[in-house]
Amino acid sequence: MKKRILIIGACGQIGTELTMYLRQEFGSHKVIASDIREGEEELMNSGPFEILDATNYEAIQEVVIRYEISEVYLMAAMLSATAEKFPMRGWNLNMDSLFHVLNLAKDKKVEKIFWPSSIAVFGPTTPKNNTPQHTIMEPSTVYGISKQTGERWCEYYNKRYGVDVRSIRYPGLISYKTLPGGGTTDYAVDIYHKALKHKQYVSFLNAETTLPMMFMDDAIRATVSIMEADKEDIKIRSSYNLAGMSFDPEEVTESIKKHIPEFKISYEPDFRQDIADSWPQSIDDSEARKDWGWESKVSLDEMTEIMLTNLKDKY
Ligand code: AKB
Repeated sequence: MKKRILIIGACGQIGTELTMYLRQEFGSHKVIASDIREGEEELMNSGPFEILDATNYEAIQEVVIRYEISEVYLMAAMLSATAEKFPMRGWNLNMDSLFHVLNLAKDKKVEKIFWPSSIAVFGPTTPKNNTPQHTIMEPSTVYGISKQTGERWCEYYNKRYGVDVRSIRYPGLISYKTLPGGGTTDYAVDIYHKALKHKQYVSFLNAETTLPMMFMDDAIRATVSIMEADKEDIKIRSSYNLAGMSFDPEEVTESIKKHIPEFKISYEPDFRQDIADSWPQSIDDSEARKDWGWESKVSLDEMTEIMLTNLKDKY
């Protein structure tokens, strides 16, 4: 089978950058972007695009057959904060879409799948610092429950049917090209926009909420590296821990102040505080390093500089 990639959920925060990266890497015509609605102009103009509902098996199968797809990146999901508001919608979207691609792979219609998991698989009883790959996992959010269940199914489909599914547990992702939507870590993107626009930010998480985070370039590199790694090197078929950096709202504020000294933050924690408090503060990603050579590159201060430089013309 020739390499032909389908990205489901291509217009979201990760999907947009992943699509552009894969098109540059493998050629535009080999990377089919799809989403429930159209995305940014740059993405729409850069290669083939299909309107596709991730919960519609027949529609996905039709696109897979028409384009002779060999690999699927399933990036459509409802994130933690939104899924708390719409539990059944979150569960249905996150689980149905995963089963659809797993079943396509089981029936040999595609060769390889990427499915993102999240630090949300961990819960309040998980060790918070340097959280190990294998540890207590009792997620307390709808999103976390769907991701943990998804991990179990990925491993099952691999062991039982030989499905080549690869996954990483993303931390909070920070990028300047596309806004995130509905996550608990979204503050770490919004803060840069507000710093430039208003020189102040009201945080929905308190000052000491340390969470694992990562700059988008690192996340894209990790995603493509695990997909391009030799099959034998992917020893974990649930999902790999992945670490970039860890910081709290106070620390990102200090980093921004090096460029915008008058920037001020204040705190009004809301329901997302409980979600954040149930997640780890830092992650042990030694298995990913050992198995497929993962290494993060971008630090908090480097990321701040990149974010502010790239967003400044917007405001
Ligand atoms: C969220 O905040 O829901 C996501 C995640 C950590 O998976 N960014």
